Amino acid sequence: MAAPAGAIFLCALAIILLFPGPSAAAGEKATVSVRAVTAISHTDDNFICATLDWWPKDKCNYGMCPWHDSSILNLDLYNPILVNAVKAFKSLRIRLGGSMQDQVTYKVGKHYDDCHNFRREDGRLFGFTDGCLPMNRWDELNIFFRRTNTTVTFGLNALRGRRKAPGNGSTLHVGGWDGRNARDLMRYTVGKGYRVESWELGNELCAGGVEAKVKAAQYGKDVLRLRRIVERVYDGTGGRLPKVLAPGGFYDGPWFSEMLRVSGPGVVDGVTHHIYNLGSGKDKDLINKMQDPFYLDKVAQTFSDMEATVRESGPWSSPWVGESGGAYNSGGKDVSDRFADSFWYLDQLGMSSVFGTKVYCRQALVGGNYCLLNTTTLAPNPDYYSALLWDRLMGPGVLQTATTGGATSPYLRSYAHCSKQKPGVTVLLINLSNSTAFNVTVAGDMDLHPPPRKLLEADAGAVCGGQREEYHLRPEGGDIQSSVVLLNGEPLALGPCGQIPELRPAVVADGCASPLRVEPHSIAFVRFTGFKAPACA
Ligand SMILES: *[C@@H]1O[C@H](CO)[C@@H](O)[C@H](O)[C@H]1NC(C)=O
Ligand SMILES: *[C@@H]1O[C@H](CO)[C@@H](O)[C@H](O)[C@H]1NC(C)=O
Ligand SMILES: *[C@@H]1O[C@H](CO)[C@@H](O)[C@H](O)[C@H]1NC(C)=O
Ligand SMILES: *[C@@H]1O[C@H](CO)[C@@H](O)[C@H](O)[C@H]1NC(C)=O
Ligand SMILES: *[C@@H]1O[C@H](CO)[C@@H](O)[C@H](O)[C@H]1NC(C)=O
Ligand SMILES: CC(=O)N[C@H]1CO[C@H](CO)[C@@H](O)[C@@H]1O
Repeated sequence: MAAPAGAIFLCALAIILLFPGPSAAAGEKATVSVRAVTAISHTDDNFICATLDWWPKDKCNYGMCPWHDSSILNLDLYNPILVNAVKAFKSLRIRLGGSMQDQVTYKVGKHYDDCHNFRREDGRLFGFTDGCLPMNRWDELNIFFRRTNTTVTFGLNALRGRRKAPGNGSTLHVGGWDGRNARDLMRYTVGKGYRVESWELGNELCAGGVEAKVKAAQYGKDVLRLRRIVERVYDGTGGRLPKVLAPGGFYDGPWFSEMLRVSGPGVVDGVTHHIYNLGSGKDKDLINKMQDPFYLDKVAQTFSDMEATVRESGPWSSPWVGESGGAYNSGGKDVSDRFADSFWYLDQLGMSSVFGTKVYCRQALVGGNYCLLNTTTLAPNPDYYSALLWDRLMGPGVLQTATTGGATSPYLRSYAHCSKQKPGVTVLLINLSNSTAFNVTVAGDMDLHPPPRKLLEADAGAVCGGQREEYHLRPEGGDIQSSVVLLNGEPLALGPCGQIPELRPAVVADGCASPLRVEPHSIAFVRFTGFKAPACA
């Protein structure tokens, strides 16, 4: 499609969101412009990540015990649905970790006294005794990882060797980390040729901690110790050194800065923080928070602060979301595993990318109410498909978008990335509104400083041309608490042998000719094949 000569404004991409049904006429106009000249950040190739946790089946919240057999220690790794679900990603990142990780002993080497299963015991951290990872289970896990081409992040026990500080009710743990058991696990891992992409130290021990905490200066020394162990154990193995991650806890500027300062340049590769910004899993208001743009926006400050801390105190490193489940304490029943959950989840994937996040780990792949795969049946929940679509469509290059329009435009969320391994740009649009339609124009904004005006004119036609590949997600029956998600009107369901369905787009041959329809309370990924963003070249 050639634009008329001298055209200053692009025909660009016109997306009209048509509101079907009686309120169809009442659409609001909004413009989403995609700044196409430069990328604002880049994610890791394996941005999408999901966690496996250690929780035993007698981990309970609010009178429910939603973990069943989903633990790292007992999940059925040969379940065909699980295998297919992980394989559907070319290389899903899985982080093994969670609250119990700082109580796990690895049954290898000489540097442990005792290795027994987790047992309930009042007065212990999280109400459980120490647990044990036997090497035959580690072997099974690694067979699964190899079969599914998983990218593995392993969270190490960071409380080992420390003792509780004296004092009434103090959760402070003092003394240096004893890394010998971790080193023995690492040696075993290297000896077997298992691939661990990153080793993470500790879970939620930073700043105020949850049930235990460690001071930043001590933690900095311990991460440095971990780095040295990794360097020694992997010395002479050829391949790339695994990354070192820390601290795997809630963001606290001064604590994070101090840890980075003490550990020193080049030691921490990824600064991992956890997010549970929707509050408790039993909150009756949970489903409303997920759709409230003002609520969803609040976490932007955390991403922004985190980015600044890493830039100022550890520019050799980058921010990762090491764990995020929306609502804490296992998520919300009949909410965190339903369509509505994708509103905040996809919004946060988009938002965190904008603020330089390299990796985003969703709690949990299996387990709890916030599972991507149903904890008992392993059938994918709506968020699984959201994650898979993101993984297939959204490349590492992140483009800034800006929405302008009426007073309700905050309800229209928009994110854009260079398309993954394909030409063009993919835009993610989330309509949080149950009552307002938006007639949206998406424009390729090439008019930014430095203003490559010539480029703009040269590319003007191309942006508008090409195909549009649309993936519309809606809940079955229009009920956002449905556990069935429709892709372009068809329910996504497993095949007869547990196969993950193909995710086929609706193709519009001419990206400019016909309007794009997106319904209220829906989500759309749209790849513009002919959008020639200089940032994506
Ligand atoms: C939005 O689009 C619909 C359908 O094309 C149209 O009827 C309506 O007038 C539009 N609304 C605005 C504000 O332009
Ligand atoms: C396996 O994962 C790696 C990245 O971790 C990727 O480069 C490779 O293409 C994947 N292999 C397959 C067969 O998908
Ligand atoms: C410890 O804390 C409890 C409750 O806060 C208090 O009743 C008790 O006196 C404290 N004991 C000491 C030795 O400080
Ligand atoms: C898992 O599936 C069962 C059976 O369909 C359902 O009752 C349960 O609510 C689901 N649980 C989660 C956490 O997805
Ligand atoms: C839209 O959402 C509001 C607030 O959640 C609710 O009160 C209202 O009934 C909903 N409207 C429709 C048409 O579902
Ligand atoms: C202005 C507007 O459309 N508001 C609605 C958007 O959708 C949310 C969630 O359904 C409602 O709570 C708002 O009233």
